Amino acid sequence: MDSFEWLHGFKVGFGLHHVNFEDSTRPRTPKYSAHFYHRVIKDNGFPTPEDEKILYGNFAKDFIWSTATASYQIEGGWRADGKGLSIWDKFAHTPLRVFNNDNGDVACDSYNKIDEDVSMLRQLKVTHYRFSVSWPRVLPDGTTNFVNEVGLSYYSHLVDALLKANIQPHITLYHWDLPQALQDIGGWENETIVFKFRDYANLIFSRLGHKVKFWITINEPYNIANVGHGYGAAAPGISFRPGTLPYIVGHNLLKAHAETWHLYNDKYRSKQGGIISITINSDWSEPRNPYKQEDVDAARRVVQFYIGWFAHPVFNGDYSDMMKTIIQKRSLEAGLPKSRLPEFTAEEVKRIKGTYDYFGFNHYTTVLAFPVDYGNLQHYDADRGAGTIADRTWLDSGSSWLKVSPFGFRRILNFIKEEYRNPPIIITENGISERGSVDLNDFHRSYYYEKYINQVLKAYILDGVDIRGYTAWSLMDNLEWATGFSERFGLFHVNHTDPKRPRVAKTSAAYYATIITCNGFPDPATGPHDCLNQEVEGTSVPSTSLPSFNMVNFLGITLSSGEAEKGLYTLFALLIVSSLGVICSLFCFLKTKKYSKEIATIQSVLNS
Ligand code: PNW
Repeated sequence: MDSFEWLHGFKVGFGLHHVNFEDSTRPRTPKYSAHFYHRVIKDNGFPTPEDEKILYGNFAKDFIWSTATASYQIEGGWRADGKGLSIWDKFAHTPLRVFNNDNGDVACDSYNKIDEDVSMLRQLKVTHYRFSVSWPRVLPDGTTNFVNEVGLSYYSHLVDALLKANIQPHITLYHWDLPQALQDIGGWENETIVFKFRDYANLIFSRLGHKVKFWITINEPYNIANVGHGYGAAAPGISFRPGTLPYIVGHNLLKAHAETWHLYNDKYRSKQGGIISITINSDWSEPRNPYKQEDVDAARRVVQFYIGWFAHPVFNGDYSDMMKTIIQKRSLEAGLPKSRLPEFTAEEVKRIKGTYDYFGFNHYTTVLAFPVDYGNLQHYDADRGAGTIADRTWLDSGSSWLKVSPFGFRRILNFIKEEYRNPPIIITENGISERGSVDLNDFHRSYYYEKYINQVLKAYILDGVDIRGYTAWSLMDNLEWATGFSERFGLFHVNHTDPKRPRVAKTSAAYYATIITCNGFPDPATGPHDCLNQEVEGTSVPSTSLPSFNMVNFLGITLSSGEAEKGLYTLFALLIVSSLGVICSLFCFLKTKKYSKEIATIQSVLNS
């Protein structure tokens, strides 16, 4: 327990239990570490928790296996054949907005590489491919006044090439590249966008819908609203009304989605027979200290303000009571006449509720939440009233926000099942990045896919979550938005400094192909299984070699971070020893010369 810590008194506590020294009864409270240590003793060590054990089993026969990209991130051809400008063209051409001033002018040059892209997809053996249509490539000024046929034909060629390879296209209508012409009249803040988006969707359904059976209206409304219009870290890069604008934008995104769903439902469904939904992204959130009610409450708020912001209106009708109550209360307390969260009329609630054929879900990571009081700051973060951190034991990725935490995937899938009445779910994104020097042996990615997809299997088999499909982000390294080409999510590497933009398989491509071919994780006890050990052309490094993550370069040698740490301490120790040596020699020299006064001076300097 915390006790009298010598020179530090009661300020420093080493205890597994906290002791309140201000209370004469000296009450003891177990800290998180006490519970942890208790478990270590009980388990007599560290057995693999049930959570982390691999479950053997298969997905349904018709399970969707897919991988994804987005137009601005891969296409390039930013001015080709009459394409209009998007907000991302403008954002990326503004100095200092994107890391290294990277942009999507050429990106992976997919606009000119349909064959190469489809060839990668065939090698992965995916059943579906998720890509997005660039609105300004098809409608340069955002409206149907002028249709850019050449731009549109890129997508029909791509769709044809996919179908020929027996791969089903899964099209996202909006993956963040709004026509700049529409931004110039207010973009997602201007309500007229609702019908402009519906008109654009109408064109795409009418031209491609006879061949395309899987649709997503909008990708990640959370990021569009909050990152693009609150933090300003994505296009259009607005950050000066962070307490208001994200909610207005979110409101219009929901309406645009709903109108487009109804359009498809009323006009196209019976003829074309496809399915359409929205893709919502969210982290899972756990309390930082599960024994603290405030942390448990903060974790709930993080989830309700993240997935719930958009899923609640679409699946349950209207915003959650939690969001409505908190934002209204904080707005009124700040002297505003009404809530910063716009209201849906009863009619609108009815129109939006149920506008889904499946739950399109993007997921990457988990956070630990704790309460934060921001005073009366009018901001989404302050409304949410929570801070988040990651557990230090979770493995890193190339993205600061993404830590490897597979258990959270199963938990949030269960949350979707419970909260939204077990809708069919298609996971439309999941994946991991790396940064730094290129290493095609991306062991960390295979590891991530194994652990995360196995959690999906557990949710499906053990928990009865209705999961219909899984999509890996991403087919290839591409422009990772504001972090440019520095963060790489691809199953295939693309060299962005080579004008030919060559694609090379990483080791994880073969691993993903194996999971797909096996349709899950076959039990070795019932083996051997032919589906295991798929190969992908050009995979140059065997998957059995050392994991490449967590390795650092130390004095020109590649070491694990642990080894490098030891090396660093050794170096420090040597430095200290050698400087002591220098001081000693100096003393000896001075002593022999009988410089006692100088010795005293040096000693007093050293003492001070
Ligand atoms: C998604 N976060 O974005 C997008 O749909 C993709 O275009 C993107 O490349 C991919 O995930 C990887 O980032 C996200 O900070 C960006 O939590 C950031 C976050 C989540 C999703």
